[in-house]
Amino acid sequence: MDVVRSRRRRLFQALQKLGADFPVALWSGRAPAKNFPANRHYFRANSHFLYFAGLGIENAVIVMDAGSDRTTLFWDEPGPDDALWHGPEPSRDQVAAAVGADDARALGDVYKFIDGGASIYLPDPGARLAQEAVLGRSLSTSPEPEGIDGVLAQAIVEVRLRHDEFAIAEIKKAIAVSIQTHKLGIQSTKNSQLESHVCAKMEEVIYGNQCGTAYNSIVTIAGEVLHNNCYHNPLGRDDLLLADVGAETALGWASDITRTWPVSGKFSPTQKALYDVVLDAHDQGIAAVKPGADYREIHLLVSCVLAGGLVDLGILKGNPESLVDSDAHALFFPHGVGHLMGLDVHDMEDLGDVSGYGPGRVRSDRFGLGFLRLSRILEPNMVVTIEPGFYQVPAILNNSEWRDRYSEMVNWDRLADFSDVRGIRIEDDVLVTETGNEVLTADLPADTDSIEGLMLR
Ligand SMILES: [Mn+2]
Repeated sequence: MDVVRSRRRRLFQALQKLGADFPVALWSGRAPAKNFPANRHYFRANSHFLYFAGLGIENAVIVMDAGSDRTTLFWDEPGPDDALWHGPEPSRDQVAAAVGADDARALGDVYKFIDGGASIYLPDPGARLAQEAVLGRSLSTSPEPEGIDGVLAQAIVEVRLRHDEFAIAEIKKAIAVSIQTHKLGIQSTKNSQLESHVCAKMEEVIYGNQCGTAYNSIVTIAGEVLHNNCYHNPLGRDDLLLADVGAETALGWASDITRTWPVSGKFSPTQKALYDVVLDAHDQGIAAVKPGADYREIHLLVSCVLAGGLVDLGILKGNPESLVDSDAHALFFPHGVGHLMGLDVHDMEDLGDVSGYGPGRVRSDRFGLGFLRLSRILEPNMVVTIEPGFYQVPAILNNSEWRDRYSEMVNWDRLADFSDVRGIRIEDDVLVTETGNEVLTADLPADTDSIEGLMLR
C-alpha cells in the first residue's frame, strides 16, 4: 500500500508540474465474454489502474484528486448469486483498504466526482462508450490521448517510465519463471512433434508458477511471421524453432524473452552463421544500454552490425553504414530493436508515442525506422528489451519494387544458400542502472554452444 500511495503522490507532483488541477479517473475494466455473458475470459485489469491501485479488481474505478490528495474507490459489491458461482468476495470497505483509498462509494456515483476530469481509455470500444457516458464527453479517436487526457498521459509516463524497487522485484520474478519456461521449451523439443507440444510445455511452467502469459506466446518454425500465434506446424529436422514467450506475475508485471534453436539439436553451418550475426548485433546492442544513451542510436548501431555481418556472409554488398542509410538491412530486420517493458510487455503502448518517444521526437516514415517503438534518452530504472532478428519474409523479399530498389545491394544467389533460415530473433530484458545496465535475463544463455548443450540434457 505504501508503494501505490507513493506512486499516486508522484503522479500528483507530475500533474502539478504540468500545471494540471483536474481529477483523474482510472477504470480497471471488465473481463471480455465469449459468445454469451456468463462465459467469461480471464480478467486482467488495465495497467494504469493496476499501477496506481495495486489490485486487479474487476469493474472498479479510482478517482484521484491532486488538490485534496485523496483517492476514492468506486466499486459495487457482488450480489448473492455471484457468491454461488464465484465464491465469497471482499466487501467494498475491504477493497478500499487494500488500495489505500480514503473513501469508497457505489460505482454508479463516479460521474458526480469527475466533473472536468481526465482519464485514459480502455482498448475495448464498448468499455470506451461507458467511459464516455460517465465523463459526459466524447473522446478523441486519435491513437494518442488529447487535451487534458494528453496531459494526464504525459504525467503517467513521467511516473511509470522509471521503475520503483517493487516493480523491478516483480519483473525479476516474471523473468525467473520465463527462464525456466525457455529451458523446458528447448529441452522438450526432442520429444515433440508439433509446435503446440513445445508451446504446451513452456506454458506449463508459466501456469504452474501461478503466472499468466504477458502476451500470446509465439512458438513457431515460421519465425518470419512476426506475431505468429498458430502452433499447428510439424517440427522438421532442418527447422529452427523461434519461441517468444514471457510470463507475467499475479500483479501483472511482464517479462519478454525470445530464443531460437534448431529442432535437430544442432545448428546447420548456414543457421549458425546467420545466428552469430544476430547474436553479435544483440550483444553490441546490450553493451550500448546505459544512462544517457539514445535508444534510437542503439537501433541504428544494431542495424549496422547486422548489415556488416550480412556483408561478411556475402548476402549484402556495400558499406554497412550506407546500407543502413538506405534501409537495406530492413529487408531482413524490418522491426525495431525493442521497446519499454513494465506492467505491459510494450509498456504504455496504449498511450501511443507519448510513452515511447521523447519530447520533440516523432516517428520516422523510413522503412528501417518506422516500426521503432522506442526513441528516448535512457535513464536509470528503465527496463528495455534488445531483440534484433533476421527474417526471410516472402512479402518483403518477393516485392518487385523493393527487389528493384535494392538490386545492387543484395546478392540474391548467395541468399538462396541460407534457405534453411526463416526467422531468428534473440531477445533479452535489460535494466538501465546508474552506471550501465543489468541484463535481467542473463541466466538464460543465447550462444549456440550453450543452446546445443541445453538440448542434449
Ligand atoms: Mn519484445
